[in-house]
Amino acid sequence: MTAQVTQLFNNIWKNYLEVTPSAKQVHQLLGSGNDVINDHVAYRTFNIDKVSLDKLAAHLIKLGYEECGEYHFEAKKLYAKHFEHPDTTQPKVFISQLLVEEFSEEAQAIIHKLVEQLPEEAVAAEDFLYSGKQWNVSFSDYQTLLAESEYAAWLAAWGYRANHFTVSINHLEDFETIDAVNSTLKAGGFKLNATGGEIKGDETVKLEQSSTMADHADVQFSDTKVAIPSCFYEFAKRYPLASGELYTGFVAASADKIFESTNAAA
Ligand code: OOG
Ligand code: NI
Repeated sequence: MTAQVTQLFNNIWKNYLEVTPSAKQVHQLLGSGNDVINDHVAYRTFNIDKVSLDKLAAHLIKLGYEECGEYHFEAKKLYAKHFEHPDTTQPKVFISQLLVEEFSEEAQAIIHKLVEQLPEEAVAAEDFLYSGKQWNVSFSDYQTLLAESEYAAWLAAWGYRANHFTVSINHLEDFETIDAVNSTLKAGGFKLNATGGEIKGDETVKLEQSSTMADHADVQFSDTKVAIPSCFYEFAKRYPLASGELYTGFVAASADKIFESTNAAA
C-alpha cells in the first residue's frame, strides 16, 4: 500500500509542478540537494455530492488514510477535514469544501453548471486527484465568482490538483526555525503571505506555518487565456505534545490565513 501512496503523491507532485514551477526552486533553497519531506498537501472542492470532500477522501481512504480532524471557517464559508496515513512518513492531507448554498443564486448557478459537466466516472477515476480542470468556465464567470469567493474562483479555474505542498521544517537539515526558512525564501526572491503576519501560529498551538504567494500560470478559459494565481508552497514546523509526540493536527485560525495565499497580489 505504501508504494501506491508514494506513486499517488509522485503523480500529484508532477501535476502541481506544471503550474507551480517555483516549487523546484523552493527545494533547491531549503533542501540543498537532499530530499524534502512534505508535511501535507491540500485540496479544495465544492460541497456538492458528486465532488464532495468525502469523494476526494475516498481516494485516500482506500490507500489506508484515516480521518483525523475537522475544521470550520465561517467567514469563508468552508468546512475541512484532515487525513493521516499510519505510515507517518506519508504526507497528511487537508481537504476543504465550499458551502455552496451560502452563496448568491448567481454564484450557485455557475458552480452547479461546472460540476454538471464533470462525468460521474471522472471523480472515481484513479487520476482524479491530479486531473486538473475538467470543465469549461468563461473568464466572466470566473470574475463573478471572484467577487464573492476567491476560493470558488480558484477552484473553478484549476479544478482537482494539489493546491499546495508543505515543507516539513522538522525534517530539514539546514534549518531549525521558521524564521530562518522565511528569510532564505525572501532572499531568494519569494513573496510570502503576510496576512496576519508571515508566521501563523506559535509553539502554544503546536504548529507554526508560513507560505509563499501563489505562482501565476495561464488558464485557458472558454473564451480567453489569462494568467492568474495558481498554487503555492507552505512551510510547517510542528511542536511536541505532553506525550512527546509531535502535534499532527491543523489550526483553524492559521489555516484561515493560509487560504489567502492564492489571492492576487494587492
Ligand atoms: C488550505 C489552507 C489551509 C493549512 O495548512 O492550514 C492549510 C487551502 O489554501 O486550500 O493548508
Ligand atoms: Ni496547508
